[in-house]
Amino acid sequence: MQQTPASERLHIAFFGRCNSGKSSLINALTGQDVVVVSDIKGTTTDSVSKPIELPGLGACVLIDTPGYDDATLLGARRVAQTVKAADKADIAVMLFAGECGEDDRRWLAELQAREIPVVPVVSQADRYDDLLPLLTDVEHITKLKPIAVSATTGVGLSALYEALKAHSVREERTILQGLVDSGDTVMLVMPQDSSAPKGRLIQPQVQTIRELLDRNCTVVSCTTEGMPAALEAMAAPPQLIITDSQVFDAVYKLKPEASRLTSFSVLFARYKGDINTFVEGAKRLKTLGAGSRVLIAEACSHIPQNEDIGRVKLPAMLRRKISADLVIDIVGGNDFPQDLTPYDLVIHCGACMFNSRHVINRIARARLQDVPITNYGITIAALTGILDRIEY
Ligand SMILES: Nc1nc2c(ncn2[C@@H]2O[C@H](COP(=O)(O)OP(=O)(O)O)[C@@H](O)[C@H]2O)c(=O)[nH]1
Ligand SMILES: [Mg+2]
Repeated sequence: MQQTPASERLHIAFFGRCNSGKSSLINALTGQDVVVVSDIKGTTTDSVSKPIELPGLGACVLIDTPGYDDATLLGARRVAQTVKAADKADIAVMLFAGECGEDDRRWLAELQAREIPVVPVVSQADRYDDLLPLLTDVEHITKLKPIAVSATTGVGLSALYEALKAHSVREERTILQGLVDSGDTVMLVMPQDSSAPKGRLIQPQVQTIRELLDRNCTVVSCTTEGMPAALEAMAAPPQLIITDSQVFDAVYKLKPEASRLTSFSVLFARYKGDINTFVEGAKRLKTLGAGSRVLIAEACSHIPQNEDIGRVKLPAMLRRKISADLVIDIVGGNDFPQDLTPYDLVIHCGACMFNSRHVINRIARARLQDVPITNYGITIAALTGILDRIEY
C-alpha cells in the first residue's frame, strides 16, 4: 500500500517528565501497544515515531519522547532526542503528573519560544482524589485549560482528540500556488544521473506531477538531452518549465522565450520554507571569500554518493565561483547544530524529506542567531546569475 510520506503528515509529539504517562497515553489514543510502558524511569530511551491514521486527524506521526528530566548517565543524550522531537512537532501534547515542576516550566518555555501549539494534559487522572489543585496550577503556567486524562480508564481521551483536531487545521499550501492555471502545459526536465534512485522518481518530482494532474495540467517529462526533441514535438511552448537546479543553466539556454522557468528546489523552498528569507540569504554569497564558513545542511540521511548535489556538486561549485579556500561543513539528517554563529551562511537542501514545521524551525533558529540562510536551488540560481530570471 502507498503510504503518505512522513513529510506530509501531522507530527504530534508527547512531552513530559519520566513516568508522567506519555507512552501509555500514546497507546491509549491509538488503541495499540505502539510503545513500551513501565514504571521504571527511562523506559523510553529514544524518541519513537509512529506513523498512524487517526480518525478525524488523518495521516499523523505520533512522537514519543524520553522524559525531559532524565538524569541518568545517558540522560543528556536523551534530552537532546527530546529537543529534536520538538524540531518536528506541529502540535505538542504536554503531560503534567503530580505537580508542575521547574523542568515543566523550562520545557513549556522552550515549546512556546518555538511557537509550537501546546495541548496541556493532566495525566493519570484516575490516581487523584482531587484534581483541582493540579489543574489550577497547570492552567496558571500554561494560560490554557488543561485536559484531565487517564490512559487506564480512558477518561478525557475524546476531549484530547477534539483538542488535537482543533489544532490540526493547517494553512493549506500547495506546491504550484500562483504559478500555473488549469489547462497549462508544464515541462519537467529531470536528469536521471547516477545519484537518482534506481527505478523510481524522487519525492518532489512525484508530488509535483501529482499536483499538476490534480490541476488539470498537461505534463511533459524529459531529460536535459531530450529537451530539444520534446520541445519540437509540442505544438506550443510550455507555459512553465520545472527543472532540477543542477541543470538550470543548460535548461535556461534551451528554453523558449515564452516559457517561464523554475526548479523543484525553488518550488519546495516556497512550499516548505520561506522563499523570501532564502532569497535574502543568497545575497550573502556575494560577500563570501577565502576563509568564510558555510554550513551545508542536507535533510536526507542517505549514504553520500558520487554525484550527490549537497556533498559534491554544490561545494565544488561554491569553491569554483567564490573561493577555493571557502570552509565548508556538511551535516545530514537531524544533525543541525544548535549554534550556527560560526557560519557566515547556511545553505539548506530542498527538504523534501522534512515536514514544513521542521524547515521553519531551522529558519527561525538561523534568524534568532542572525545567520543568513538560503537553500540549494536559490544558491545555484544565484551563482549562475539567473535568480532574477526565474519564477518563485
Ligand atoms: N493509574 C494510572 N497509571 C498510569 C497511567 N498512565 C500511565 N500509568 C503508569 O505509569 C507508569 C509510567 O507510564 P509510562 O507511559 O511508561 O510513562 P512515560 O515515562 O511518560 O512514558 C507505568 O507504570 C504506567 O502503567 C494512567 O492513566 N493511570
Ligand atoms: Mg515512555
